[in-house]
Amino acid sequence: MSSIFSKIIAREIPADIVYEDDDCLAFRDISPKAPVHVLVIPKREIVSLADLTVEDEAVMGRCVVAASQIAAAEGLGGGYRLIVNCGEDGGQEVPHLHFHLLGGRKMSWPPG
Ligand code: DGP
Repeated sequence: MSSIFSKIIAREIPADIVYEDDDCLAFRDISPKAPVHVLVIPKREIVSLADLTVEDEAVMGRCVVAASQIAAAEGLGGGYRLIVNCGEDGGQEVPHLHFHLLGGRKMSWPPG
């Protein structure tokens, strides 16, 4: 299922891209929930965490390492949060797996 994120990958709609490699793309969230709010996505069209297979292990690892590198580049030395919303109950709206990298403020727990 293609989503708005496929259009961002294809450069059909603009985004503030902060990182790219062969497997992953990262760009600033259009509706930021923290001073730093970056979405890290696999370029492969994977709908959600529930759709992952063993073939996705390397790509998922790359995205998580990229998130760590982006956090450092964004100056989040005090900490940050990396979140994946999965499915309707998880609050996922865009059907293309994405990590939310949130930082620049103190996070509360538990999330809503
Ligand atoms: P989620 O609820 O986990 O599916 O989060 C989807 C996020 O995607 C939400 O924080 C807003 C963001 N978003 C949706 N459409 C766009 C877009 O066109 N551009 C950018 N940069 N972010 C988007």
